[in-house]
Amino acid sequence: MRQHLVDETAIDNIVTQAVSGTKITDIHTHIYSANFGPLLLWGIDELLDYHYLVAETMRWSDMPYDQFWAMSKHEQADYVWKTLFIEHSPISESCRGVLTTLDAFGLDTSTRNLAEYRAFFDQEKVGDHIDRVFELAGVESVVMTNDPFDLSEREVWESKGGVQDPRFHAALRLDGLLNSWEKAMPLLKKWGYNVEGQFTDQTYSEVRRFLADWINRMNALYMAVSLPPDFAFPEDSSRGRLLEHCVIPAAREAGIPFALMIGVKKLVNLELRLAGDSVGKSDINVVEYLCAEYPDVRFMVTMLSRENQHELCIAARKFRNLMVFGCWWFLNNPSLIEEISKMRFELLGMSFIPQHSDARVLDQLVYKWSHSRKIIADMLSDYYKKLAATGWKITEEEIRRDVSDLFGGNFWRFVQRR
Ligand code: HDL
Ligand code: ZN
Repeated sequence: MRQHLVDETAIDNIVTQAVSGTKITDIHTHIYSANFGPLLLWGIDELLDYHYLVAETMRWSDMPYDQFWAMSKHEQADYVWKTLFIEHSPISESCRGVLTTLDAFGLDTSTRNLAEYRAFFDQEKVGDHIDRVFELAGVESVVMTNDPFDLSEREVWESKGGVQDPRFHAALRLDGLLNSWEKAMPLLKKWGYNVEGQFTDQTYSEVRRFLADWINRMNALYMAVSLPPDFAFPEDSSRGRLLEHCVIPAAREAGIPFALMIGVKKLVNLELRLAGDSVGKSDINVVEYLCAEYPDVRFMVTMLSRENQHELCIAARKFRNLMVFGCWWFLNNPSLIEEISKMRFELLGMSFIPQHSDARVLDQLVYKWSHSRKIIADMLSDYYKKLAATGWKITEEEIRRDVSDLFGGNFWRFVQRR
């Protein structure tokens, strides 16, 4: 095949085309295919009621939290819009994201007319809207966050045939099992798993059966859990025992990775509900221990604290069964995406997964990927120009290959589905 050598002047165009034209696999989201019904959030009120914006709104407000939560979604959205967009300039990443999305749908943000925007979403049909969002965002696949302990989600898997859209893949989320065993144990018993109060071989075996059942039912690409900053392993705790005797063997048995999302300090402000979680620096030694102790198990890891990012890159240099992914949650802002991604490119080359959206509202795919694509494209151009400055002749095919790896290829190979 003819190699298209590119020189420095052409690099920006080739990278821009490759980054904007490569369809993305979004490896961690909280959105659902249409057949999950109300679990799929979409539209302007859901965009404005996103918990990131609620936290930012309440900073300006002396409204009692209960009074805010007592309002309808529509009233909450009105209050968020007034507070963050009209009374103050919407420059935060979450605010600007709403405007990027509205603009991408062809709506005129200069009118600031919320009724106009609502009218657009009101006339959308969910199936068409999913197609429109995936097209606009340049996303071809998303991985959901699927919780067998969420009773409304269980019902879709058990009696409505589960996911019906090939663009949506499942990840088996285990917070309910690992972080609250005392609640999970009686539920497992109720669901027919013969677990006991104490941790016996029988209990371990039945939990492994539960995991295998759900991995198979969901055709889960990986298992995942979010963990506190003080996460320790090995540890003589419910979580430590379940990880060692159940989750890690199940990952090995099913041949799928286990994703650790480390550093969430849950509900530092209970009144903010979903918006009430914070962040803490975690112990990289745990990540290194897991990767060293279980070389035949693959671990995907993202850490919530900025202070953990460099040591996570170094850990990834030591362990090929460790895949670093995303600029998660409080790190998903341009300034930090740039800092963290540069660190990763310079320490890991192309061997990581730069981003996931974490979208909770379908429409967020549009802005989260638009904002990240711009940052990643600028960075890649700069690195290819640095290569060209050494006399290295990069080709267009190689640039497209690299972008394809970053936007999905690395993930699909790590989950061994391609
Ligand atoms: O645990 C997680 O998957 C986090 O992403 C939380 O859902 C968090 O609330 C969030 O939405 N972050 O973006
Ligand atoms: Zn998430």
